[in-house]
Amino acid sequence: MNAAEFKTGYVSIVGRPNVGKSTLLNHLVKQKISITSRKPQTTRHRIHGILTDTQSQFIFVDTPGFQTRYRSELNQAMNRVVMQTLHGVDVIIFVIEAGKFDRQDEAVLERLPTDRPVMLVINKIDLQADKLQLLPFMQEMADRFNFVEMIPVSALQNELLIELIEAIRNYLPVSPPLFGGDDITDRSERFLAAELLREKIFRQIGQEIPYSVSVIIEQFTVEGNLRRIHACILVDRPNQKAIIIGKQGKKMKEMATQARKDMETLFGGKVYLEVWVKVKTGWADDGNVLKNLGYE
Ligand code: GDP
Ligand code: K
Ligand code: MG
Repeated sequence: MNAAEFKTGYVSIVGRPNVGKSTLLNHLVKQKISITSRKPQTTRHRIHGILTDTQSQFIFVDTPGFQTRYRSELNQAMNRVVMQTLHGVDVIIFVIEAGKFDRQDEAVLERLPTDRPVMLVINKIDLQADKLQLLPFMQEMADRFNFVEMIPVSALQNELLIELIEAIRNYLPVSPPLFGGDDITDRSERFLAAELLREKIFRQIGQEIPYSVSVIIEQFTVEGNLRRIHACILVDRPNQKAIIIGKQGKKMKEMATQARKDMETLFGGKVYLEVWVKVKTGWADDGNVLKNLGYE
């Protein structure tokens, strides 16, 4: 491999909520760096996932979906994040679910810049009992739109991801790598720790509450191979605090244990995690809190 032929580029992953964008990112870089759940709007930040092989460096950018449900400052900040990431990327990966293309998908597609190559990724093909049904669906998409490539995959089961990577490689510009060969993300361990805990709340607490929750890391210290982490879960109202803590603290203990295990896997060392819950009414519209959470 001639160094002058090494390719590096930014690849943005977009699509409506729940099509599997964050799952795809995690499976492409083979580490859980972007949290996932069955709930829409799980992803709140732009996250880079980096994959480096002998010929190329792929810098994948996971994004929140476009937020239309509530017009809070948080949601508007998230929409700005999505728009900003689309300009300046080398390829856009537009993700949909196999056999489905609805108005929400179309609304995302309409917002994409027209001067970038857009690749269609048809995800969740593992859910299609009859794979032959994919062919007329792909034909319909090809007739209606002008994608540079169309690739069916299953992010969850790692099906056809190698084919996807090879297709993307063709669109990366010749450039030396921008990150170290071992880097998997641009995000700090502190950020990732907060996200892993927030994921448990999204997965285990019903209905609307996860949207009223944020996680702030108040202390993060490293002693050899041990990380001591103090996390604070911010909620909007006192009754939400009670639900998160659960009977005799059971729910919270369960979530903290799972988050700690994920952190230990990702960081490759022991984690001592302490968690508490604080009520802060109106945090999603509070500029100071949003700044603390990393929004400009
Ligand atoms: P995002 O909102 O687009 O980031 O979607 P997520 O990555 O959070 O995934 C939403 C849900 O779809 C989660 O429950 C995932 O486990 C599930 N999911 C993602 N990819 C696949 C897939 O290839 N097959 C199946 N069956 N489920 C998937
Ligand atoms: K989701
Ligand atoms: Mg996501």
